[in-house]
Amino acid sequence: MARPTKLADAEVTQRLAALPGWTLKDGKLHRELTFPDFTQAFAFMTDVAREADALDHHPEWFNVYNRVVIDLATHDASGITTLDFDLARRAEDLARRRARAAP
Ligand code: H2B
Repeated sequence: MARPTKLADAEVTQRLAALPGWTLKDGKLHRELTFPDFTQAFAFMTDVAREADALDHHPEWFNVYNRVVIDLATHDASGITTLDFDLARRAEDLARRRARAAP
């Protein structure tokens, strides 16, 4: 499958506007989520893992108890591509299906 190429900065900014809660941090799409407990946080990560594998595109992420921090970039393209926005959108939809303790 052809891998997408790095998006221009202006394109990233424009697409980010449609993804509330997501920011640009260290050249990656960044999101911090808090769930009611560890079980919900890890279940969310399992949901995202399935989507990531289906896309063959994988997050950099960090979990402690009920907190999940996600950073998305495309290593093959050395930047942000449409794949990152695709995975961010799916992760956001999955997070919204689970009751979150805070935004
Ligand atoms: N995930 C991310 N985030 N960036 C990549 O460049 C990437 C990936 N490349 N998952 C994929 C796997 C690549 O290594 C395989 C060989 O397709």
